[in-house]
Amino acid sequence: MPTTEALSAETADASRFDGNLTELEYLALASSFNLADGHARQELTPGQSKVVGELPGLWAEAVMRPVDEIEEEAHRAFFHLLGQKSYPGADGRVLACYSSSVAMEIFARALVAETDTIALVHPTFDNIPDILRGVGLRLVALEEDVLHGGDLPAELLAEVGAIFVTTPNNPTGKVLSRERLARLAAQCAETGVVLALDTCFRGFDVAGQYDHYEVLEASGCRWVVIEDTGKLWPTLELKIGWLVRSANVGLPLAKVYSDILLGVSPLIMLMIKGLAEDAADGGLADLHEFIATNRALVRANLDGIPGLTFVDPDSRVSVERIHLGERLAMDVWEKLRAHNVYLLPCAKFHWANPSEGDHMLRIALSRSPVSLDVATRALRDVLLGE
Ligand code: EGV
Repeated sequence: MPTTEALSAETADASRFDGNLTELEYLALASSFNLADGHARQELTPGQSKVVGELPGLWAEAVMRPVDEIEEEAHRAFFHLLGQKSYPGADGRVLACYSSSVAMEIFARALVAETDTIALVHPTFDNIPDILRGVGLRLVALEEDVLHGGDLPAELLAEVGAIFVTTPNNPTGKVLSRERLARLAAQCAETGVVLALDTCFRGFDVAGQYDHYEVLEASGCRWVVIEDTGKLWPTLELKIGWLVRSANVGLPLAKVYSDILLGVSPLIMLMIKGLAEDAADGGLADLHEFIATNRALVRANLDGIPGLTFVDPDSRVSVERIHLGERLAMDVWEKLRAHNVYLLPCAKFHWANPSEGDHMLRIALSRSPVSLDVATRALRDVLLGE
């Protein structure tokens, strides 16, 4: 397990922490009150347990059957579950990756062959700007208000070779509407700008489950979509990030993919297919209710604390932001650490202006209600000065 060089000793000064969000998530991995990372860590449902119980049989099936057939069944089950009926599943435009971050890395390496500048939604999870900067791209911040407010300024489109939007966004939960996606895609089509969508959290919000591929294909723009199974189900980091592209994308995505991997295990594909079928059979609605109940529990446990506000009242994604008023997130983080409770301070989500996040924390909701209850009661005590 990686450690965090920037903050390894108990005595380290947290207010001077200069690592990234994932390094803070490593610190939390050993704690039973880990509300830091956005991965799913709750118990399997009975339906999901049944799929896990079938793994030896799926292994035998994966050994016997052609991998292209298995791969098509897996992405069809997953994309159709989330309303993406028009995705280009039949013609080799769906590349399976070990994770969505691997898919993003492949996209970034292919993109930098043709442009040196990309607009990126702000705020968003910091490994995205880090991956994009890592290949040498220059980033232009695209504020959520601007993105959702109407057509993008012509100067912005002239300045960049691509636009990268996480929808629903992490951590805000903001969803790009069908109307805004259509306009954004039309503007990209007019200017030749590549439109990249990261939809890793769409499974949590039906507002993000309209048929994006229908809109994208109709626009004629050059597009890339990164889909992810990784946030939905508690599968011990077994997951797939799919990198999907338009026929006219004109980027060496398949070549860069071939530099990095041959393929994802057909065992994982069959597991994803089984979990997608269970989700279509009521599991997804149950998951939405589970997250909503956990969100209500967090809000109830933190209700009435002076200065505390809930930043994203309409969010449906599996994380919840709170604003601490005058208090500094890193101070609260440090006090909670003494109780073995871990949340995520929000500064680094604001990759272009970290101080905007200095007074906010993110709470992961894909957890057992018991650990969420204990941890948020501890947070309440800390905020009320114990
Ligand atoms: C979240 C961490 C990285 C990422 C965590 C995340 N992965 N850094 N490759 O999955 O919201 O906690 O997205």
